[in-house]
Amino acid sequence: MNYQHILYSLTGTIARVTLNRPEKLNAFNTAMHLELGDALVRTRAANARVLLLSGAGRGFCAGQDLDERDLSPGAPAPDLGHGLETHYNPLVLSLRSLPMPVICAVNGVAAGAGASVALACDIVLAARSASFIQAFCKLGLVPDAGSTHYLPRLVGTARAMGLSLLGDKLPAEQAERWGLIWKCLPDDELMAEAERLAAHFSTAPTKGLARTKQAIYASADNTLEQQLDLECAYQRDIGLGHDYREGVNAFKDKRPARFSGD
Ligand code: T3D
Repeated sequence: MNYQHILYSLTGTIARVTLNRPEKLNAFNTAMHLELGDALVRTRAANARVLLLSGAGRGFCAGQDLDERDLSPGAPAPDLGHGLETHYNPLVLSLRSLPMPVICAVNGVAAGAGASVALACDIVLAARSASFIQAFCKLGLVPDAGSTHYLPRLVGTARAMGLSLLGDKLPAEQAERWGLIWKCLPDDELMAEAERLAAHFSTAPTKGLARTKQAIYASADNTLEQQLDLECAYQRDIGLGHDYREGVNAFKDKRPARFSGD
């Protein structure tokens, strides 16, 4: 597939996707969804070890492209559930289940489903000038693409409620203070830090990290007993692999480990 709404590259084991509709702050249209879905399939098939997601221009993503919705008098009401089932929900689940760390570099405003997609990623960095807006309420909508799942878990019910019912802009620095994201950085340091992390993950024990992210995401809905069982199953599996053996041997040899990702 040729991409027109995203930029995609795979360099070594680092996959990079840049949402590329800057004139619309990278709002999602159907074509961009299809391209992004294809890029994630390629990333998984190529055995990449890290994915870096960002946006072109001054925004990260302004959510759904509202120009795709015709709500003029007499126009039929769209089936918004269809768009979620077809595009947003598979996208979120795909990001969450990718067997590698997914870094999101939020370079500017992340609004509506754009904020949801950013929060679906495993490590979220944001430029100081960036912000997060639960814009849904301004359209009379419910937060979607996972926002009602992530927000209360990340920042607690009171803040999730305030953000969602008011739709106020949350500056990146405050998002970091509230624990919504991993780190807020000066604008001119964002991509360098994102690339530094991508390089780090490209030689990391990928399978162990993939299991780690699965375990952490599962923990919110599991009892302690269930989580102990899950850790046990994952550890048993990981213990059979190359990278555990390499990690222990490297420690004993007092040398850097050479992880293969398995
Ligand atoms: O429909 C469904 O499928 C339901 C699912 C919905 C999921 C959602 O994501 S709902 C939420 C949709 N998004 C929004 O409501 C956000 C709308 N945008 C904004 O509120 C503002 O643009 C921002 C606060 C994000 C940024 O403001 P600002 O002042 O920095 O930029 P701007 O001037 O508003 O936007 C720049 C351009 O991008 C502008 O175009 P123009 O006038 O220069 O030709 C603007 O129209 C365009 N743009 C921004 N967001 C969208 C958009 N065009 C289409 N759709 C957008 N979402």
